[in-house]
Amino acid sequence: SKVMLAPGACWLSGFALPCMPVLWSCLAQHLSAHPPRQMMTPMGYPMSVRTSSMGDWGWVGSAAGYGYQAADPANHQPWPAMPEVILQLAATAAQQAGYADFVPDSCLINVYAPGSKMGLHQDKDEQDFTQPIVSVSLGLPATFLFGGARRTDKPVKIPLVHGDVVVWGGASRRFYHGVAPVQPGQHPLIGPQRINLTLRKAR
Ligand code: MD5
Ligand code: FE
Repeated sequence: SKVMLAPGACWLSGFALPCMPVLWSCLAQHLSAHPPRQMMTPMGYPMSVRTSSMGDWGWVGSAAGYGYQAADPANHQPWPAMPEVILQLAATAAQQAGYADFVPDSCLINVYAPGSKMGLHQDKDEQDFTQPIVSVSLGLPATFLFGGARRTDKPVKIPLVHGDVVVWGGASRRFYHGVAPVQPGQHPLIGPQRINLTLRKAR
């Protein structure tokens, strides 16, 4: 089903379920070859989430700040290309939300172990804010915190589950958002973790 959370923010429940077997086989293989790591905040603290990337641009956090890099700082190699299943999923989800021809050049893979969270922030390291962001949830459920244009806007709690896709476009593209600490559990396919794919046009 399709639920508008705000102008431009479109929640597609279960949209990724049909491609999940293929998607998880691609991701599991990627994560074993490119293990997710804790990036650093500019304040020098490790993030609680572990991340890896695919595509032309990988999102990297360090003491120098946040941004996109063409090479993995761990091995100085380009990130692997995004598999067709991910490009197709991003394009069809964006189309459902009214964005034709969405071609992401960055897939950030956020891995949340139980207890991991993401503080309230805005995504602002990209160049073109008219491009939406497509996010895909796998594994354990999470309480997504959907804020507003101001940091002080009280977030609405969105219960995201395995297979949910959200397209963040329009005004919501720049809204504050975060993820509450993931509760312990076991997912039958994904195991004891939540994974989120954040598909963006970075450049
Ligand atoms: C996650 N990741 O669940 C989220 C999914 C990140 C991040 O936030 O920066 O890696 S993307 C959620 C998102 C993106 C842009 C706008 C809005 C939400 N929003 O308006 O709420 O790991
Ligand atoms: Fe974000």
